[in-house]
Amino acid sequence: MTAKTFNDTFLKACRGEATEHVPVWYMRQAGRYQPEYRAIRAKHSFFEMNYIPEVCAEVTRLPVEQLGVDAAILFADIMTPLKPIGVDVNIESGIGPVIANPIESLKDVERLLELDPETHVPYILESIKILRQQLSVPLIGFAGAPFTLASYLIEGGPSKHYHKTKAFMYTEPVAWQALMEKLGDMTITYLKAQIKAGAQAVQVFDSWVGALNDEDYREYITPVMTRIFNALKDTGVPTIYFGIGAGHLLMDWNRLPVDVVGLDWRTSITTAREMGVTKTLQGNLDPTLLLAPWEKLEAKAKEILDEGTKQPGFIFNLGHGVFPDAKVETLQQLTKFIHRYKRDI
Ligand code: 1CP
Repeated sequence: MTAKTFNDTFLKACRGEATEHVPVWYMRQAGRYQPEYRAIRAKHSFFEMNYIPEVCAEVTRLPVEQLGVDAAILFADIMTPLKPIGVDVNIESGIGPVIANPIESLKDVERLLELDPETHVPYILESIKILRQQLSVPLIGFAGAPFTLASYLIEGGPSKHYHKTKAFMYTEPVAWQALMEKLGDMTITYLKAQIKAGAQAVQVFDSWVGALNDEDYREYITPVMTRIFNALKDTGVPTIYFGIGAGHLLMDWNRLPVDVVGLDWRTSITTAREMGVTKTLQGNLDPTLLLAPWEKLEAKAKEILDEGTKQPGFIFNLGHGVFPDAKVETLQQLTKFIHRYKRDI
């Protein structure tokens, strides 16, 4: 294989540096919208795709080759490290993670094992090593944040209101604290192992933490998130924090020792800046616009680019993951548009 020049635009932007073009990658850029993904998935369960490093690497590379994005994200799930530490989880088609043994008490929290990446997720580390040899764009490692992981562990699967999770947080403070500590430790250990294996940036997905108000966020979540990002500081690898419907938490996020904040589409970049957010931003096209007429999609993408590039170091992304009914061609066209964009000053 001839080595292509390494495209480090994404890493520069993460560090808040000016870039020649705006880097872009898409959450869930590997997934059911790709015919090639569906063909591979038809042959394997979700976790099997994780366990076979060649398959994991192939699925990770697919959107990089197909769309021309500026970063790859390791193909795995936020549930991947939970399975080997004692959680009976499966990823069911059209549903997501389903857990057979949800957490109900301190005893259940205590039975979770401590993650040992070399023995529990060697296939993840191997996939990262393979990918680093193959990719000419940076590889993003990732993990779920404690609240979002806890929501699946307590609800037993996807949820709308996180009712059981919040009830557990309010009524079982000792067990909740123990759970946050365990999941915090796991996240640190897992991300450090991914970085050691070669991940060049890491994103922490706190998709559902917007279900909390700002006061509860500060009391129950800020300590563990501060600990996680502080622990990653000395790796020198950029960190990204993302959540959905979390506009009311942005100033709390701005105070965390994280490098990049990921916005969903509900809060515009201008609004975030007016609120006082100073971090490098990533986002924030509504993924539903991928299903809209091109003119509408292009106009919104341009608006995001105009707002995002007012400060050096902006990363274009969606405000949440690609839906299965999006078209590969739309994402190809969007990527080209972003790469060609030049700010009119
Ligand atoms: O390209 C990539 O982004 C692929 C890697 C990836 C990532 C980063 C997958 C594969 N999942 C994730 C993160 C993830 N998983 C999050 C955080 C981001 C987000 O909010 O979307 C969450 C909440 C999950 C949990 C999960 N796993 C869901 C959501 C369920 C819910 O509560 O609504 C689903 C549907 C899954 C399964 C899954 N994970 C990944 C894929 C491609 C799929 C589809 C499953 C399939 O093929 O059966």
